[in-house]
Parts: sequence; structure tokens; C-alpha cells
Amino acid sequence: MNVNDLKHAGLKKWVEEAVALMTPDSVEVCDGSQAEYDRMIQSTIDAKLAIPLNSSIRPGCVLFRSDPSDVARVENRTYIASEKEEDAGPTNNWIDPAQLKKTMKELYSGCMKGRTMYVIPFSMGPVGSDIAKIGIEITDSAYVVANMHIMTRVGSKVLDVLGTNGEFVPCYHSVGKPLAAGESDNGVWPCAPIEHKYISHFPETREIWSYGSGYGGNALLGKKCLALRIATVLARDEGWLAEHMLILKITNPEGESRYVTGAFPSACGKTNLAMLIPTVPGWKVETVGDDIAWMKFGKDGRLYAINPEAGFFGVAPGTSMESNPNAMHTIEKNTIFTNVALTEDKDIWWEGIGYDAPGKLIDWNGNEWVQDKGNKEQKPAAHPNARFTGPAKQCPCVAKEWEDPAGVPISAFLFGGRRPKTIPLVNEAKSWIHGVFMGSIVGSEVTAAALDVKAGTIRRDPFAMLPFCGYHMGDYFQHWINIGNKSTEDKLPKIFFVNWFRKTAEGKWLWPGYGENSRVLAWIFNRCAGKVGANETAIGFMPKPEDITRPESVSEDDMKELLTVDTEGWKAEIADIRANHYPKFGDKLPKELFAELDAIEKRLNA
Ligand code: TSX
Ligand code: MN
Repeated sequence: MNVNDLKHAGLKKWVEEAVALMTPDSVEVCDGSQAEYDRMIQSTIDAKLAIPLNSSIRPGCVLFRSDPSDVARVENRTYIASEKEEDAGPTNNWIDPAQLKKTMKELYSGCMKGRTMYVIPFSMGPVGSDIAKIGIEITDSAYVVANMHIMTRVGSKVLDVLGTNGEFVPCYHSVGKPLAAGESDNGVWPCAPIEHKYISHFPETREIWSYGSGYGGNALLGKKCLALRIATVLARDEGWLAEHMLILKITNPEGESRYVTGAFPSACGKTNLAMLIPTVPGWKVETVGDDIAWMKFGKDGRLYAINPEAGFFGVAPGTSMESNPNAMHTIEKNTIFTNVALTEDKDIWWEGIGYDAPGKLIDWNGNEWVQDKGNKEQKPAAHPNARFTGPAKQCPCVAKEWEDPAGVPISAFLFGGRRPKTIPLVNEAKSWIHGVFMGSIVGSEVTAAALDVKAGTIRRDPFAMLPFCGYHMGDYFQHWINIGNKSTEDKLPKIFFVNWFRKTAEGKWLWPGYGENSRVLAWIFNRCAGKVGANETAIGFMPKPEDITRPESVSEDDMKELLTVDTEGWKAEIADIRANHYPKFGDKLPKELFAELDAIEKRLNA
């Protein structure tokens, strides 16, 4: 489709301005068809950026290897450019929007020379859903177009909903690597050096400008940029929630279903939980979403969630038939792999895939790689942040209502993190504000891989939203408190804190995790259904020992340790929050949260 065929005058004008600024050789408006997807993939194969995988093992799949400098989101180059610095808050990078636009316009000037500009109309959420939002991404990357086809709903049907004057979030993206006449990428992943990369958000004008990176969250602008950073601002202003949460459907042996959402910091196995296979007989878990939930109040006063995405952009290393068979089946076909290793028979391999590397591989840098299990220093064959992009509809456990435009009614919010000590297996909030407190203190143990903080300390990531909130985190906590005042406690989701990662003093896992987590989900389900009691403790409601069935591998003593209040540990936790965590948010930290802290401390001392 041609720019002149665009019926939306505002959209047409915006595209024409971009063309004048970025001077591409040609412009294409994306229609979202399979033929278009195939053309995008073929063009990246022709440019030697993509390698087709073995069609008898992995039909419709390709492998990309990025530039070694362009392998992950770049938080230090991610900006919230609000009019006032105070509105971005202390946990976001801020630049004056006028100044940032001036800098970026210079970078955008002529940046698409030698390339095609693709105009991608996309819907976050089922097309036409009341909860969905439309974005238009302008990009010079066929890799981005192909990924957006999987991760969002793209094309003409979106333009139909947009009509002649509908609202959209304008998103600029360029890899920042113009081509000379006759030049091709020829096997070199295009991107700009780090100091020219900008992932910019303009919350007041609801715009996204991204430059210099072709990777994931930096380039697929519907995901972290629109569905989280811009959407949090819309949600604050319009009274709903845009959250970094998975969405699960749980069905009990009687056939009754409930839906829960959950927020976890990175490396807690959120995608594994989203696709969990229960070990408790008769229970079923299905997936509605694995990363983002948008929730609005229905007329009945309950919160309804949609998954704004249409695919999974998951971390490959560690994904195996053991840890997540449903993810493994999802990515058997029609999947884009980025920075995984390539086998001799043109299949994929990564660390933690569950079997040894078969023969000689090509690693994510494009070099020959032979597994040497005796060598602890060996560099991994797949980048630790290597990804798969797979369609949600291919997931064997995707819930039938995953695309329901009305969303699914939410019974519970889960918060969690990797906490080797103190935090029990499960703990239910006593009230909405207590639950907001739980969300605000989410954190995970720092692993040896992160060099900035001492291993063994807790890195706080409130609501798992620290890198994804488009405004001041203190105001975000207040928004959560306000949401609680828009309905009644019987209709609001119950809030739970879970911890699959408790260890003994000797460093042994206390809880087997994975499918066994269904025992905890069953208790949560039954709490929501009013079918089970609880012990009221200083930190919240906890299961009575007889109400959570014990996995075979867990001793009675270990079960007790998982489910008792560590009073001394909690006192230290409270002191850490008071001294080190809450002060980060300054005056904007709602006083209700300090009051909650005082109340819990008082109960612990009673
Ligand atoms: O994803 C995980 N989940 C959630 C699953 C639904 N992981 C992997 C985290 C890294 C992404 C887990 N790791 C979980 C978990 O519940 N628990 C653990 C810790 C653990 C690891 C290995 C064992 C037990 C616990 N092995 C044995 O007990 C034999
Ligand atoms: Mn995420």
C-alpha cells in the first residue's frame, strides 16, 4: 500500500514529515499479510542477516545474529522526556523534550538513505477491543516488521479501525545506518554506536522516538515502549492499569476457572509460570499472556485484563522440555530466533536446552564452537539474552479466551522475586493497601552475573516496573492506591506474595518449583473462591499446613520453614525498606505506604 492511499489525514501528514526528514529510497505501508511477512524474511535472507533453518526440523524458522553491541535493552540510553524532570522521577533518565527532539532530528536526518521505510499500523490488544490501543511504527528494519507481525496485530484491519481520524501512538524507529548507493547490509547487523542510541518517550504528547538499535525492546516499539512506558501514563490519566504481568487461567478439578496476573523481576521464570503444567491431579493452567497485562474496570466493578501482545519474545537459554515444554512446542515452527547457536543440521541450540551440543556449532557471534564441558571458562554458544519470537496461537496451552476483546476477570495479583531467605512460599495481603505495599517492595537476589552490586544483596524492582514506568514511581504507587478506591475489596483482586526461591543455610533449594508451584496456585484459587481458611500472621494470611499439599521431595520440616514467619528476618527487611528503599522516591512516596510499614513492624514486635 502507498502513502497516498492512507485515508487518515493526520497519519498521512505524519508519514510525509518522516519521509522528508529520513529520506528513504521508498515507502511501504504494511498490510500484515503472510505474503508480506515472507517478503520481509526473504529480504533479510538476501541481505545475509537471516539464516533459514532446516525446514524439515523447524519449518518457517530463521536465525538472526545481532551486532555484539546490540544484544539487549539499553536502560542508560532510555529516556522519559517529560516537560518537567520531576515527572520522570529519580528512577528514569530525563532530558528536556525540546532538546532531545533537536538532537534526535539531527540523527534522523537522512538516516534511511538506501533503505525502505516501512509504516506498520499495529494494534496492542485484539483489533477493535475497548481496551486495545493503536500505534503506528515507522521503521527501516525488515527484522522489526517481521517481529511486529508476530508480536502484535499488524495491517489493514488496524487502519480500518483507525478510520479517518482515530487516535494512534506515533512511533519512529531507525537502525541509524543509512546505506550508500548500491550498498547492502551484506551480513552486518545494522545499528548505531551506543552513544548515538536513544530510546525516547514523550509522555505528554504520547510519542516514541527510537534510534540506533535493532534489538527487541529497543526496536519493537509496541512492547516495552508503548504497552508499558506510554501505557502507564495513559492508565494513570484514565484510571486503569498497564502492568508488567503474566496472565494465567486456572481451572480446578470441578471445572471452575479463575484468572490471575503476576509480576516478577527478570530471571524469575515468568514465562515458565505462564505455561506451567500442574502436578496437582485434576488442575489445569492455561496461558493468556506471559509479559504484559492491561486491566480496566468492567461495569461490575471487577478488573478485566487483556494481553496486548500476540506473541512471546522469550529468553531462549534455560528453556527446555524440562523447564517449559509448552514454550518448546510453541517455537517448533514460524519462529524468529535471535542470537542462539546454530547446529550443523541447521537447527538451534542454547545453554540449558536440556541436551549436549550436537557436534560442531556456530555460536551467536558466527564462530565455530565445540562444547567443552571441562572448561568452566568457555563462552556460551548462545548469548544469555538470546530470544525466540513465537506466535501465541501456537502455544499448546494458550487459553481459548486469550483474544477475547472484553478481557478476562482477574481474581488475584501475584508478586514475587528470587528471595533465598525470609520471604515465605506464599503470603496473602490483609487489604488492598497491604497488597500495594507488597508490590512496592518486590525485589530479587542479585546473582554473580550483575557486577554493579554485591552478590547476595536484594535489588528492589517495585511491581517489576522500575525500567518500564513512564512517570515518577512515587506517583505510580499512588495510582495503585487510587485504583483500590475505585471499587470494593470483595471485587478487587486479592494480592499474594510468592517465593519459589527459598534456600537452606547450605544453599539447597527448599522448594522444587516449576509444576509443583501449582500447589500454591491451588491455595490461591481456593482463597479467591472462599473455599479455604488461613492463619492470620503479622505479615499477612498464610496457609494452614494441611491446606497446601506437600510435594514428595519436600520434608515436613522444610515445608514448615517455607510457611512460617521469620520474625527476625522480617524486622531486618522492614528496616532495609525504611532506610534504603522508600527514601529513593522522596516526597512522592505515599504516606499510606510508610503507615503500612509501621503497622507491620508493630505486629512483628507484638
Ligand atoms: O522458572 C522457574 N520457576 C517457575 C516455574 C513455573 N525457575 C527457573 C528460574 C530461572 C528462569 C525456577 N528455578 C523455579 C521455578 O519455580 N524454581 C527454581 C529453583 C530450583 C531449581 C532447580 C531445582 C529446584 C528448584 N531442582 C530440583 O529440585 C531437583
Ligand atoms: Mn518483560
